Amino acid sequence: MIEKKDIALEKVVLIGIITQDQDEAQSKEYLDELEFLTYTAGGEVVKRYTQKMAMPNPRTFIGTGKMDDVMHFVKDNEIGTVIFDDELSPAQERNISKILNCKVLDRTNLILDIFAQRAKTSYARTQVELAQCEYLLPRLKGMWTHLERQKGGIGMRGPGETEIETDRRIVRDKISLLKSKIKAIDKQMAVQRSNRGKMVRVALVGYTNVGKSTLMNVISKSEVFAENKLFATLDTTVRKVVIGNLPFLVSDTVGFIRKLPTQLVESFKSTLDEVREADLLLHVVDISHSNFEEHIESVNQILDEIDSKDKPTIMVFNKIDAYKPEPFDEDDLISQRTKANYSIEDWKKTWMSNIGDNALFISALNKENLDEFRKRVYKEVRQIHVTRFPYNHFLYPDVEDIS
Ligand SMILES: Nc1nc2c(ncn2[C@@H]2O[C@H](COP(=O)(O)OP(=O)(O)OP(=O)(O)O)[C@@H](O)[C@H]2O)c(=O)[nH]1
Ligand SMILES: [Mg+2]
Repeated sequence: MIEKKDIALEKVVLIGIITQDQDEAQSKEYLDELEFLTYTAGGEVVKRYTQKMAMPNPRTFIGTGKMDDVMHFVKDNEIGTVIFDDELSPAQERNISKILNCKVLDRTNLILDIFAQRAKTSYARTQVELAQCEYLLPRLKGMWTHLERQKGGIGMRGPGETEIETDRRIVRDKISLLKSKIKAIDKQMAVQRSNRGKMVRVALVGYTNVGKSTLMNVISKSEVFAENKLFATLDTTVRKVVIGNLPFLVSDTVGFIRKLPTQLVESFKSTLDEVREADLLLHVVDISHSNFEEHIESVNQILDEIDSKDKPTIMVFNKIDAYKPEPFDEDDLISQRTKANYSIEDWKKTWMSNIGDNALFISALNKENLDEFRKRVYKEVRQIHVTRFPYNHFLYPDVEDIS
């Protein structure tokens, strides 16, 4: 059902609005991320449009004048796809498609598409398909019928055209079928998990592309697929890791993103069981990303959604090798020093000082500070471990004595 094939680079235009409570820098960050998502899906961004608006236009999202500009650009440059940074209502999507006469996608659509491309196992595919169906259901009526040529590529992978045209009931039936399929696999996985006994479970969590899989690979000598694209990982991998002869389990799972479609969080609930049932979270952060603080917020929000916000957590600030503060001229008495000028030492004095030794600074790629990382994780895991196996206490030396 899910089509996944590499496509030639499609020409794409991005559209975002700048609301009152956002500055331009922030809106640029959002569009940068949307561009990265587009690139991951196989598209090439040729132009971005932004408009300052307090509220999106209920009919066309952006203003009609702006829409006119976009329409001309699309026509003149043979643009195949226009992607909006926010979720469009089914009516907006229809209206805009009519005006632009090309594929119109929103952020949710794009993320679902990337997930569809990347889903490898039948479990991941079933979950993505469920999310796609849930997304499609309210949008079935008249969708894409105005397009003379049916194009493949971004946003078109998924339940096929025939299904879109037929009764919603079929999609509803499909949804319940997929749900029962997921339930069956869930049962199997729950059994697998219970077979692992009382071993301490540690979950790597974090925004997408922060280096979770890379870290997993260096600590467990496994080979989880890692690359510089978003959502490289969709399934959960669990590995046994041993530090100073103390064994425990580490899981690496799907990364989070700002405004992760609710349909996806819903359908990926079972993949996220590994996080929900973990004893300790390692929240990995890409400190070299200029928006890392907001990333942390998004991750915390999703952790909250899956009832995992209050678990013991170690913050792992990764990619310190790539962290480059903007130089600040101390003699410049006019400009204000901003966060962009902070060194990592400066950062440690900010809110980060409140998390104390629960903050680690590493480079998974260059294997920097991994000793400190191992020791810190060992200490935490051991603390949990001895509450479960009190008679084992003597087996595991203090952190200072491990090699
Ligand atoms: N410079 C630098 N790059 C890193 C570091 N750790 C990981 N990367 C790179 O960051 C990119 C993403 O790494 P992954 O390990 O795939 O990230 P992830 O968090 O698993 O991402 P998803 O599975 O897509 O959510 C890859 O290109 C890595 O090589 C690091 O410490 N420094
Ligand atoms: Mg990964």
